Amino acid sequence: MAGNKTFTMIKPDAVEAGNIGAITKMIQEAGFGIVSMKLTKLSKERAGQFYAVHQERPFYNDLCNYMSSGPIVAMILEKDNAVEDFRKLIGATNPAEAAEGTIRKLFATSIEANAVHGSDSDENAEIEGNFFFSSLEKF
Ligand code: YYY
Ligand code: MG
Repeated sequence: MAGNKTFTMIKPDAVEAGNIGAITKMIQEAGFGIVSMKLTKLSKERAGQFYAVHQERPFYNDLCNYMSSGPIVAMILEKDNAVEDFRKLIGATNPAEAAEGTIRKLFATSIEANAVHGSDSDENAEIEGNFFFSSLEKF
């Protein structure tokens, strides 16, 4: 059975552009509850740990520089079928391929600066939530 939690980040481009409010509103209007939320900044090393699965990919170094270039907003979200429904809400990785009305279509500026992260499995949602939030911050 699909889990009911996912993890997201509003990435540096979207924070810098003043889109925290608009993106959070879309997330809530799509039926996701906010379990945990914080504004923070990743060091390059911590960005590298978060995206370690991509460390052999050609875009990894640029991605780590970008993800540590400014503040991000981390959130744990709750909804039935959370992981799959959230991936639908954000749209394709490349905003040029993202469906109309998706967060990435509306707010992303490039495949790298693509506005938001969304976990790709229940297992990774748990790991990624724990990367940012202690048990005291999850309720
Ligand atoms: O899960 P998602 O964020 O949609 O894409 P991933 O394939 O996991 O890649 C993570 C992250 O890496 C993506 O959001 C932007 C960046 N990236 C990139 O800069 N260039 C690519 N060709 C592929 C991904
Ligand atoms: Mg991914």
